[in-house]
Parts: sequence; structure tokens; C-alpha cells
Amino acid sequence: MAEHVILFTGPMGAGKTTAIQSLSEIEVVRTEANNSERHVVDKATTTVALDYGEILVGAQEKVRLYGIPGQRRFNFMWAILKRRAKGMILLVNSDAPDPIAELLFYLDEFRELYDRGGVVVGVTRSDVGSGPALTDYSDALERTNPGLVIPVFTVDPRERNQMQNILLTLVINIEMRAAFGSVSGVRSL
Ligand SMILES: Nc1nc2c(ncn2[C@@H]2O[C@H](COP(=O)(O)OP(=O)(O)OP(=O)(O)O)[C@@H](O)[C@H]2O)c(=O)[nH]1
Ligand SMILES: [Mg+2]
Repeated sequence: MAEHVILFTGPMGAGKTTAIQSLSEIEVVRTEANNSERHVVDKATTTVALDYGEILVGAQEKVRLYGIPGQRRFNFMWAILKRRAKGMILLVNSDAPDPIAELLFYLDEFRELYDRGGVVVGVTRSDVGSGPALTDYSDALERTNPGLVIPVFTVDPRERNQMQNILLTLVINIEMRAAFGSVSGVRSL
């Protein structure tokens, strides 16, 4: 059976745990603890080690879904989780103080996952407040990482269908690159 190992990255409160919960067909392994940084993101709990879920795509392809803890004090886990992964869904909450800076920070931090597989970006929480336009994210990617193919979507991690679309886009992107080599251009979808 073919297998993909995908890592969900992005800042605290972007919706990584929520996304894996929406997608997974097995009971998700979660490591939530009380959030001591409610002044940064006001939610009750935060991931302290990892999330883990699984989903089958197509007939026979198992996708292993891992999530990082967004808080930087747990970044010792980032190195461990990035070792095995071969693709990334980078979620950025549009109501963060500077979501584009967050996007560029996490792309830089996990850039090897682009080289090893592929990356798609999901802009979350766009219903909560006004943030940058979708094209601002693509423009920032094109400016800082010219030539990379990184689709950018708006997505609500609570919606399984939306998460399935973004995951399938990534899987197809990874498989196309594996089959045909890389193509260039940053695209906004
Ligand atoms: N209204 C709205 N709420 C969202 C959206 N995306 C995520 N949320 C909510 O925002 C919160 C995100 O929390 P988590 O899924 O724990 O975020 P996380 O990225 O795992 O955060 P850490 O583990 O702390 O790094 C949850 O309460 C979600 O229900 C969205 O698009 N719209
Ligand atoms: Mg989490």
C-alpha cells in the first residue's frame, strides 16, 4: 500500500489539531494541555507534543497526518516530526497579528518538506476578522521563494470537505513532482 507522511505546521491557533480531527478516520492521538498563553491565542488547550491521525485517499493510499505544537517553546518536537514527513500543509490564521510573517517563518523552518514532497498553504479563520487578501500571501511567497509551486487556499479546518480538497491537492502535487520533476510558479487558488 502506498503511503504519505504529511505534517501540519503553522502558528498556535491556526487549526492544525482541528484539521487532523476533521480528516482522520482513526481516533486521533492528541497531546493537549492547558494553554498558559491565552494572552497570545485565547483557547483552552494547546498541543504540547504532536497530533496523529490517518486517512485513506484513492483506493489504497494511506496518509499519515502529523501535527506540530505551534508554540515555539515546544520546537524540539519540530525537528523530530520533520524528519519523516514528505509534505506539508501550512495553516496560517488570518487573524494573527502578522499572518504573512508567520507563513514565511514556517515555510523557512520546514522548507526541506517542499524539497522532499510539496507544500500547500491554508489560510484559516478568515471568517473571524479581516486579514490580508489571498493574493498577498502568494505575492509574498513569489517574492521570497521565486519559482516554488505553492497553492494557497482559504480553508476552514472544521470542514472535512475543505480539508479533503487541500489534502488531495497536496497528494497530487507530490505525486506529479515525483513522476515528472518540479514545475515552477506560485499559484493562488
Ligand atoms: N471561526 C473559525 N474558527 C476556526 C477556524 N479554524 C480554526 N478555528 C478554531 O480555532 C481554534 C484552533 O485551535 P487548534 O485546532 O487547537 O489550533 P492548533 O493550530 O492546533 O494550535 P496549537 O496546537 O496551540 O499550536 C479551534 O477552536 C477551531 O475551532 C476557522 O476557519 N473559523
Ligand atoms: Mg494543536
